[in-house]
Amino acid sequence: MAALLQGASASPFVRKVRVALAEKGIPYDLDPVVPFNVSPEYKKRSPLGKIPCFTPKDGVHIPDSSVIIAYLERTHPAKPLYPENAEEFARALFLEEYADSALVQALAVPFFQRIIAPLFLNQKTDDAAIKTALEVTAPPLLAWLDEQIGKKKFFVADRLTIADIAIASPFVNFMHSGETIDAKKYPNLARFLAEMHERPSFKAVIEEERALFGRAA
Ligand SMILES: N[C@@H](CCC(=O)N[C@@H](CS)C(=O)NCC(=O)O)C(=O)O
Repeated sequence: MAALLQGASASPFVRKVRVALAEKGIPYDLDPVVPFNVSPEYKKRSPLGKIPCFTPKDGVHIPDSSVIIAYLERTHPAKPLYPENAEEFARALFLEEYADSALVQALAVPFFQRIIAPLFLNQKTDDAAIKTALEVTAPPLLAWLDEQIGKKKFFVADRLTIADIAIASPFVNFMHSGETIDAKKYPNLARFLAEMHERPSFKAVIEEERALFGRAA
């Protein structure tokens, strides 16, 4: 049985796992579970009802993107995604947390309001929510990332880690919603994102998603 990843590809957390799987060269099948009213069977696998959930072998179900990638690191240690050094390891985990929490919350707003709400939930776009996300919530988060990456290619340890994957993932949703990162305000971050999204691992999923959302990403 090939490993199975469950979750709709537009989720930043599903994308994060897909990119990690690609970087490690692990084959898998994708079951695009949408996280609204999930089935009781899916909830047995992922008790919080969230996507993604990974099934590497019969009877083993691993929910949560961070947990899945930590598991993959144990089962496929080649092409490591976590730094060896303890301080760098802690730094990478914090950047992953930063991305998965505040950054996803801010960047997902235009995507949710312009695409998910009208197309999938029959709800109107809340323009005020988008304005607050773009003008109030996102700027300090982006400024901090821009300062942290500086002229470096990667956030931690001079090589690709979980931090880079987690940070670059939600920006794909941001771009699908028609937004761009202002390269004048955030030149380092814009350069980092352009390079990350050109990696074959990101490029493949972005192209697949672009076909779904019909926008240039
Ligand atoms: N910490 C989780 C977060 C996953 C998550 O929030 N996924 C969203 C989709 S992007 C979801 O399933 N939301 C449905 C819900 O919260 O019920 C992870 O890293 O996998």
